Amino acid sequence: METGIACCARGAYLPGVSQHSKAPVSPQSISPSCSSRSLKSSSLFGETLRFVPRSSLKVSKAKNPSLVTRCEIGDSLEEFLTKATSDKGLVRVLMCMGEALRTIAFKVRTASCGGTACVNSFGDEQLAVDMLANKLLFEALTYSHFCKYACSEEVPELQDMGGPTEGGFSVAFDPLDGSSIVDTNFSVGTIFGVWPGDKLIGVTGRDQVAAAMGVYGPRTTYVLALKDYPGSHEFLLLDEGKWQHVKETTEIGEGKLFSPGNLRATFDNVDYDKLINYYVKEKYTLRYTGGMVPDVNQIIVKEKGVFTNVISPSSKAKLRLLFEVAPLGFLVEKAGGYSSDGHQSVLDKEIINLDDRTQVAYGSKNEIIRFEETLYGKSRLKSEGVPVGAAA
Ligand code: FDP
Repeated sequence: METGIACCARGAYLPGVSQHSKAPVSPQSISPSCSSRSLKSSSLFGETLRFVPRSSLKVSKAKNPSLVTRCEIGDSLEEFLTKATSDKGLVRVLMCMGEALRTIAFKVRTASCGGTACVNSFGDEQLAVDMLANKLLFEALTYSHFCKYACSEEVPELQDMGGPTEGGFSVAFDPLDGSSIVDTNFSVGTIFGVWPGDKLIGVTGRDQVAAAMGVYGPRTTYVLALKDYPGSHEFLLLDEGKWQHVKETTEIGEGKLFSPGNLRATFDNVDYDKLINYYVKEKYTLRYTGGMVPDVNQIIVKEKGVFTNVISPSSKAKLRLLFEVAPLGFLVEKAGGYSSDGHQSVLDKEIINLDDRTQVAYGSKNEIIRFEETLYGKSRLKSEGVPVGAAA
């Protein structure tokens, strides 16, 4: 079954616009319906920028053949989601989160930074930008009417959002990952994972029905993946406020690009030290910002590379399984990559406490084999063949 109009029917010129937000969206404008607004086409360079050559149009194959299989580059977020899943509640949650991400992107862009915090005005209150992001995301989830529980890194307790358990979802999010680098103008982001029903404890990352991140950099993007639809998908925020599908990633290849987190652990973790030395000896390109969202996003966008955040006796785990590691693991694995805590995929780790933390690596298959072999002498991903470990 195919719903909606396939974009290729409209030729290479990308679809007309369905939402308008010339001015930044105020928190109040996340309407209860989260509905699209109509719009004339954009000013200045808008039309030119929306032109995509025919050769870049792709057709994806969904696992479930009864689902629509014609999500294409150039689709709006709503077009993409309605083709990719028949679950209207999930579409609504992801659309409402898209509204919140768009507002957060503006608030981050216009935050004034000084001293210890970056602050933005919100109605009569002045709020630190990470707390404002937190508030906007809770609002968006309430307005979706399909969220049962939500829980954030800032408020690590389940909040009842009023949605149903049956047919509804529970969402865990990190509202503004990398908030300490907003002032330096590095890219930062929002991360969230969507689980079915009312459970965020006793579940694993593999139980997620969707995960996503908002990336607030020179470009604002919304990268998402759905359990029953292949690939991880990047949407670009256009100047008129519309999210447009610009990239699909289904494979992560091999390539010498590394992003080494928690390097201080190399002081008393000789195996991590060995791994880092391997990257240097092999002349890998270093690309690390200290913001987990851009550092992991580059693996999906460049379709290669490795991100590591390793612990040591004196440097404990910092990254949270529920709010950061599992949703990003879902995005990387749906993009065709791999994840590991050293022994298993991070998607197989049970969330026992909301605040569970773990070491992690994301990357291509050989990079994850190398990570596991160098740290623990063996890799579950290795059947036979040439060793790829730094210790080899
Ligand atoms: P931040 O504390 O700035 O929010 O998730 C936490 C995180 O950033 C990640 O984005 C980043 O990869 C990591 O911490 C960096 O940790 P260190 O500052 O300890 O190196």
